[in-house]
Amino acid sequence: MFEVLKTEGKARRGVFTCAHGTVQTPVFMNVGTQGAIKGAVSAHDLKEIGCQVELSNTYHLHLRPGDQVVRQMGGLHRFMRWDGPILTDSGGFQVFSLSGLRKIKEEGVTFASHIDGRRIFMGPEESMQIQSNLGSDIAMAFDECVENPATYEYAKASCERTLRWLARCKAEHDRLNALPDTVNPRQMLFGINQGATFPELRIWHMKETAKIDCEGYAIGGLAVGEPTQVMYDIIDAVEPYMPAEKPRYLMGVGTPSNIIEGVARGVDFFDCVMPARNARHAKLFTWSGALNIRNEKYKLDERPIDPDCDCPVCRSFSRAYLRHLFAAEEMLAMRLAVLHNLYFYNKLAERIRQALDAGQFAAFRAEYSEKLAGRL
Ligand code: PRF
Ligand code: ZN
Repeated sequence: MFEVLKTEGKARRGVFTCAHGTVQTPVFMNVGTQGAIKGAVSAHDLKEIGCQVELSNTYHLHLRPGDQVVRQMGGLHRFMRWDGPILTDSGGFQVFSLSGLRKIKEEGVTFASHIDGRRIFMGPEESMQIQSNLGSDIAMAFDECVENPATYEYAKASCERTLRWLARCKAEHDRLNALPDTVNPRQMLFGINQGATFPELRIWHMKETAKIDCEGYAIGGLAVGEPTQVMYDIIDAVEPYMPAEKPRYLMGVGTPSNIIEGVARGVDFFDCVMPARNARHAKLFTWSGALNIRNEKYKLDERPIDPDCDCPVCRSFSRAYLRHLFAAEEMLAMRLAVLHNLYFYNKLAERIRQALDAGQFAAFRAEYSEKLAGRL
């Protein structure tokens, strides 16, 4: 269930409810691909960093430990000890970005596992079955994320197929939810818009996708190498055709300013590996821009990473200590850096919500879009 509480321009402040609780939107979802956040962060830590939704991947968990194992362990919530909302991505992106050889047909995709090269088939039905076994709250439709750049002909044929796949996802999802022993019978299905960088194709695909009744709709196929302005233009083109009463999710985006700009264009859900990935490379986000903690100038710096941050890391540790941990290649360096960066992203979403609540989002956007653009 989704309720829009307030709007400012196209930006929306909402509340989303699923089987494992209520989510305040706009929300940033924390990526734990294999049921763990990279950088040794557990479900317990997720609570501390203000995480509302955890995101895992169908593709990875199917390969290892296997979705049947997760099912037998009581589903992903119980397995990883996270009792909040979980969204699972369908595999429709990871199959294309991670696996080597792959063959796309109408039925689905045959690909080689990135772990042992084993040949695996995944189509809409398989993706729904795996996500049903995982018991996530939100299952994503099985789609093809087209590479950038794409020809119009390829993008058109691909998004027509993604649309046919959505109809099959919906039928299979309804069937699985109705089975007596389903892990999470209240699992929801989100459809995904594709169409590369062609506005007319995007709009046609979104209109057709909205005809299939889903509990939310995502924009996929962006942040795959196209210029930022092209991404914004596509969101602007598609948004009017996304059902206003349903949540909207911009997949795999992005930088802090991308998130602010996404909210300004009517998006409610975001996820990105950037905070965790940057943290592992010593790149830390602060409210006055990003910094690289390896820099010599932090050698004797007593201050926390960000004096304006009240995360568990900033409450205890100095920049000098963090810099030392990175230089000494201590595992703690990664963990502390990831905790801070994820806290920052969750806080960013919270500040966006506060700004919307106060009718101050335009001012917030003007102040931070520039500041957080951060060059590293
Ligand atoms: N499709 C799916 N997952 C995704 C994407 C997509 O297009 C993207 C694109 N940025 C990220 N994750 N299923
Ligand atoms: Zn911090």
